[in-house]
Amino acid sequence: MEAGKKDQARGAAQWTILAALAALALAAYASAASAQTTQPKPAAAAAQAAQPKPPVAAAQTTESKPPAAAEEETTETQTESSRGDLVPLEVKLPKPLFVGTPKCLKSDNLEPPRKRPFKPLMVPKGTVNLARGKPVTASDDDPVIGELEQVADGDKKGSDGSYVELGPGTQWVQIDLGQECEIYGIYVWHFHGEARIYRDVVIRVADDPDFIMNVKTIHSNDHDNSSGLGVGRQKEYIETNEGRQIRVRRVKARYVRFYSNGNTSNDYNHYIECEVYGKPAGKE
Ligand SMILES: [Ca+2]
Ligand SMILES: [Ca+2]
Repeated sequence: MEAGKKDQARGAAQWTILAALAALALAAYASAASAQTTQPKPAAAAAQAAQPKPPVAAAQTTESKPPAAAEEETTETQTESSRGDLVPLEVKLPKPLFVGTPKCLKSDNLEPPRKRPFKPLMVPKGTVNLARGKPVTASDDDPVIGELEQVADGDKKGSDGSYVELGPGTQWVQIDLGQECEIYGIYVWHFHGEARIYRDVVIRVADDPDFIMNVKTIHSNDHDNSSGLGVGRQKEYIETNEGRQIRVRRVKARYVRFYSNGNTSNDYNHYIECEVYGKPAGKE
């Protein structure tokens, strides 16, 4: 009997140990299962939710930089608007001469692609294109192609026969507005028949035709000073039918000079049209 009791006791002990082991195993399984059902999923979800987001957010941040700049412009425009009788400047654009993605263009100072057209400049009522029909001179008196007067004749098409070609290297065209004027905006079209970048696009104004008195640089994208006029802070851009819009903060001058230094297709300089928007000084 004693032996039987011992066996029973041993059996009971074994069962207890087995039951404990089974309980432990169950507990371990349960915790593993719960770990599998809960932990990895959130981790995966978190990884999916968190990890890809930073790149997207970063991309959005990068992409949203131009709008941020546009917002700044809007704020400025609104500030100016609240100052007086400003109206949007209507500028007639020529037809686009090319479509699609531009070929690979080399520039270490190129602006990011623009996603929408320029917003109209806000200018005082009565603002006109002061350059239209005014005398044009240039660093190269004898253009390779065309006549200098074509720079301000109102033709912006850009097809054959509607642009002026000046020699290689840094060259300029200059417009005499005829009297001191207050300038609010400038537009310039180089050759926009294909995607190309003109180098060292610099615009200066002065009180005299030799650019000695009261010379001011309105715009410059010569970031490496290769034209020797000083380092410019603006970006290079790809020519399109939109030309380039340049905001000018009520600068007074009579002469406006447009520089360039060849382009990504050749060393020559082309001008289709230059427009200077403003009013004769003192005429409010
Ligand atoms: Ca023209
Ligand atoms: Ca340069």
